[in-house]
Amino acid sequence: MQFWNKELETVPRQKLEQLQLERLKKVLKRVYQKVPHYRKKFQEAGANPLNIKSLDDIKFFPFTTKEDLFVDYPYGLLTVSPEKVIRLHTSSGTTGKPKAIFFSKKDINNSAELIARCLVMTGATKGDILQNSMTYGLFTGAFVMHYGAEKVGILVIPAGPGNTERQINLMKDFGTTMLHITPSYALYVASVLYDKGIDPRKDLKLKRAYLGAEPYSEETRKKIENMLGIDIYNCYGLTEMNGPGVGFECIYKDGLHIWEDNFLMEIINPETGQSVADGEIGELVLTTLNREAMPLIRYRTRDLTRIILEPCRCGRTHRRISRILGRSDDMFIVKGVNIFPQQIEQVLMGIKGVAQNYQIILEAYDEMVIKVEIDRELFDGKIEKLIRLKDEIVDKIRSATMVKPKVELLEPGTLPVSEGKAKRVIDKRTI
Ligand code: ADP
Ligand code: K
Ligand code: ZN
Repeated sequence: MQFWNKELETVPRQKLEQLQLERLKKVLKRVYQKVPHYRKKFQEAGANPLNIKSLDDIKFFPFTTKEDLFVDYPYGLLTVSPEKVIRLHTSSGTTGKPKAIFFSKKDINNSAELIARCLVMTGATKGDILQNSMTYGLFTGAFVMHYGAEKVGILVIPAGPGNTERQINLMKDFGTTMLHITPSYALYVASVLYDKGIDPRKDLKLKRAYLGAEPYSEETRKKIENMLGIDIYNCYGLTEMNGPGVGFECIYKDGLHIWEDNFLMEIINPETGQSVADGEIGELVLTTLNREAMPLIRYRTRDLTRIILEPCRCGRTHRRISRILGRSDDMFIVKGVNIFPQQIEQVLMGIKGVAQNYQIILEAYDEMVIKVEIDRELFDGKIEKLIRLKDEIVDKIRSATMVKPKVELLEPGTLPVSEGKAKRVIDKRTI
């Protein structure tokens, strides 16, 4: 059994909880002193950081939601001066602006430490070669994994996603042993390998892959494992909490360990905000316990899961959560990218010629099809205007969401008229 930081990974529960409590007191005090928005919220809730006696007392403090990230945007939640931050990452929000998360030097190093724990927990070592097929850029996914793998001494190939031909050549030429990839793209790459007559078991050196950024089922894991002849580990994270590596599977592949010395986790009923009973399903709420630049208190992830109560056979004392079972809001994920239906609506409603009704259909391999009704007078037998309108919709949605959609223009009255809440998103994907 391999560990990156055995002492911390196997620390006895009681000691772990002591450490959590110390760190919790510190972080609550810190945001209270340094962040006007937190101070105001704490005061309104009558919650005083000095009164914290146990971990359970966290429940007296208010939640942080994604809306809070837009108060005093973008630097308002920093507990250090802006010149101490060295990295920005963003993730889509419901409105026009992205959520912005800042990292200090210490935060970058710490997020890499946590990934190092994760990778080593699955058997990765120096000498492994990681092809990082997540998107480099504003997303956290690729960078955080990249730095963590380098820390372990793994050779990183910063491939980024797409260009499947090149992905396969990289794997063949450089002897890639591990992939970091979304499940939808992994399925696609596996199918292309088959079409090309490449036998991954004989022609490649792949041993394992880390799949995350979007939900997938146990069946999908097994399917890709069988197609590629490798072990697949579930990797969960969100930009607001560093990105990947918040939850990660060990070799037993039975739930995702959360590094509890860094994150205080709660599971709440998303409607009432109250804690659920031990082991029950609810929304994951996280407090950063070890973050310098931008700590977040009781952040509502909107991800639904449950805590696995039994200790893990691997000996790590940090508890596990189940695979993410769904979301408590209407965000959906395409190619690992988070999209809110409101983002699409905002784009469509700003385009001249677009009528009221539209539908978003998610097809196999993460194709996003947008069916949209347009003004009747545009159907006048001239095709140029329609082509221009379609291109405009494709471009604007792509720049708002980072995903290129297929667009179908329809006459008014074609789509079903909804009574009550419109069903805007139809998910036909099998994963
Ligand atoms: P990431 O790049 O880690 O996906 P984002 O901030 O773009 O970060 O997206 C975070 C959201 O993606 C999570 O709140 C969750 O809904 C989803 N997600 C990430 N990893 C997984 C996973 N392994 N299983 C299910 N959903 C996931
Ligand atoms: K995501
Ligand atoms: Zn384990």
